[in-house]
Amino acid sequence: MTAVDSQVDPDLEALGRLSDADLAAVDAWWRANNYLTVGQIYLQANPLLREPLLPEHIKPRLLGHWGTSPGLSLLYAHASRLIRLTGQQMIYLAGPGHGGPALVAAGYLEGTYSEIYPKVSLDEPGVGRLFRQFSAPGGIPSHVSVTTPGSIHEGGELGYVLVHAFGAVMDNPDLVALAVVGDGEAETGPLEGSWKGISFLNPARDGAVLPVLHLNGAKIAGPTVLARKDPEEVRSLFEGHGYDVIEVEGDDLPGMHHRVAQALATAYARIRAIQASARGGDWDGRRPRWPMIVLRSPKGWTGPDVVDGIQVSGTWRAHQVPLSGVRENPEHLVLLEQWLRSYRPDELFDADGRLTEVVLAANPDGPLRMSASPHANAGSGAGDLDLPDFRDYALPVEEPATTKAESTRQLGAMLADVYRRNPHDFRLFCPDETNSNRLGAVFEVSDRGFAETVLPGDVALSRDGRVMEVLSEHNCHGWLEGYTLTGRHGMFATYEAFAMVSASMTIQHSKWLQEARSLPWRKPPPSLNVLLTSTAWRNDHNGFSHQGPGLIQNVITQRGAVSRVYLPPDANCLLSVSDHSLRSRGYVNLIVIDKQPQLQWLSIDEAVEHCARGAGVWDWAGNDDGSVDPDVVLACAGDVVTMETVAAAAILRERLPQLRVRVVNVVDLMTLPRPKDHPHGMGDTLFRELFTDQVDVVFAFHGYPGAVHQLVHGRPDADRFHVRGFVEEGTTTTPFDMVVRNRASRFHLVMDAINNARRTPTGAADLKQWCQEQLDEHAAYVVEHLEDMPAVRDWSLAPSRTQQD
Ligand SMILES: Cc1ncc(C[n+]2csc(CCOP(=O)(O)OP(=O)(O)O)c2C)c(N)n1
Repeated sequence: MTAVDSQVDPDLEALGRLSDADLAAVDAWWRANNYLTVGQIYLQANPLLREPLLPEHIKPRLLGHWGTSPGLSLLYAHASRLIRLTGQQMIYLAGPGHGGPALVAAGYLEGTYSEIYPKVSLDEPGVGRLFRQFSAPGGIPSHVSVTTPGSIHEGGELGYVLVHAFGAVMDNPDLVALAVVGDGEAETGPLEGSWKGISFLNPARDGAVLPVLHLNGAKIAGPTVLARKDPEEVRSLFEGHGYDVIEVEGDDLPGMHHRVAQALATAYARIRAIQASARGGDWDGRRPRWPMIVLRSPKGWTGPDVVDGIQVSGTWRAHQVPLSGVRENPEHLVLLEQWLRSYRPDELFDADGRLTEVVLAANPDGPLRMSASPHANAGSGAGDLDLPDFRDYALPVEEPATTKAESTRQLGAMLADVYRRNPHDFRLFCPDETNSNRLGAVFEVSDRGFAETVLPGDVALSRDGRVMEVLSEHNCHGWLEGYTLTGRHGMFATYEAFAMVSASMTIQHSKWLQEARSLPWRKPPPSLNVLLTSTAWRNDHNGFSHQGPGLIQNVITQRGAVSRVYLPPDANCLLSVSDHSLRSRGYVNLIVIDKQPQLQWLSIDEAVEHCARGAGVWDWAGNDDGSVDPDVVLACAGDVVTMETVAAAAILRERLPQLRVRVVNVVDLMTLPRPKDHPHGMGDTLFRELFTDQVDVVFAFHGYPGAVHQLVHGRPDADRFHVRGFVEEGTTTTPFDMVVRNRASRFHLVMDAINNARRTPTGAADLKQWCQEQLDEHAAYVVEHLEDMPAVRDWSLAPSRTQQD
């Protein structure tokens, strides 16, 4: 216990005492929510039971999840009361997002739903529409999806509710995020790993997360681990995570209303006490013991108890649709009608189907309604970032490929200034690799944020830090999602191979952004920027486990409206695409570039132009003047393979000058698809200008070759693209051996070029032979000398150009 835990404001604790009026309002609101939830799952007509229920009033397909819903709505009702009495800004995140009907009903009861979707009006026809649209073609999904006002968390793929909540409250001091964790969800790896969010929260500067572990006992088809554990073990588990555990249990009414009100009031009072202490300056700096609630209530509470002689309520059988045969089975129909009428709809809706005063009395006002919270619609923070001019961090590049630099260092310098200019609106999230990724300049401005013990020898680590380093890709990704969906900006920098740990989150977030685009009321949130800087090709020291460019594959399969993939070949291109990404909204921007010293190709002006086009001919690297089609096109996307391509072109220029070679570099991967397949897709004319429509293209690609084949599908004669890329050949070896093993080395590219060129000038066979000799020499050299041949290791363009000139 820290000192702050004992300083609970007695007035706030008094919140826990429900007056008769409060009880009536909360209970009516909860009954109304349950009624609307059941109605959404079952009814297509007769929404307010103004006539006896008939089979034709029942939907033909019964889709939805009842079991979790009454618990979700009970918490919502009581949180709303707390908001009304305190003015606290809160958002609600339902981990079991399959309880969608309860959250949709909450938005409806708060009036937000009808404000956004006027057709779903606050009267009987509106209730009818609310019911018909749910889980229906042309309607809304069954989860707490993007269409649900007040949601930043879909809860479809379980496990992310706490990471989203923690991200939402970072730099958001006035916000409390109520995060309901399903006990099944609590079994997932990401959720299990996300309790540690409090170890990174600063009560003076950040808001608070109030986790509620909803132990309703069951998942889809069986019991949950935590529900069957000795309650003492459960308590110890969460105390061990650093929480102050408040337990509520029961199914008696109104007893549970009183206990839930008390639990929420106690938790809230503790949050306020922690914050008051930290903000008032008398905080001892130790990580507070934040409250959490363990709620034990039956799954499917208030629903049918026994169906066909089998216990349903309180078991996994209540998970989805407790009465499944309502249309055909008269007994089920009777049970459904009894169930709906048990909520006493006549007290909840007037003759016109409008909500009665007692229900409305439970709602907070205006933007304090959780379904109308601006925080849940990208409304926290200052808006757009105040960005420095990225040109200020440019590297001078007089001539291509003559100097080497660690490109990400330039980005680090820029991000340091982004931190300086946006002290509350920008964070970098990284699993422990900020320095390793050469982004360490940010530590000149901000430490790593850390709320646990800081020792004298620790470097750049403090409770005030805002660089977020936790060795969990799930936490990093999810925090950034929560941070951006509430309106702030950031970047997730990680090892390329381990971006696959959170790849599913990238996909889920893309889906969210995609769906949000069709909702005019949703403000586009800042983009999710993912930077992969320790890439497959240069993880030669770490070996095969660290060599995997799979995330590109995942992102390109998402819809073009949201997916962006950039492969800047050097520092100046990296600055340009990063600036673009940080300014953008509503996208997933994947930026891939290695952190090791690498050749620099373009001046900043050239880089800006190149990145704006997304792809272009590098005249200086090839020997075709554009007047006629070249004999072969050497294309590349990705830093390491760009070097191999330019080196291959240099070999061809020098050793087979009669062969006309064009070099094309692609920085924006999504220029490759047709415009009808992706908004960045280049038009036919430009595509022909770069790749012709018949000359073979040897394409050296950073990722898996199949990606390029997928992207150029439908382009003229797409079969002429011969793609070299990562083909799962790797190990701990030298950098050049990596490209050799994957058959993407300069020597392989030269041979590919000759094999696929339209003409075979004299000397081609000798050159192929020479390439093979180089590869043989390399194979012997690396084993003997344990490093690459000097001619490769120290290769730069200038000597070959000089020779040629
Ligand atoms: C990652 C993931 N795995 C599996 C599922 C399928 N699924 C949907 S609901 C559910 C059970 C959830 O149980 P719990 O979190 O306890 O929620 P509640 O009991 O409150 O419905 C499962 C396994 C899923 N949605 N996400």
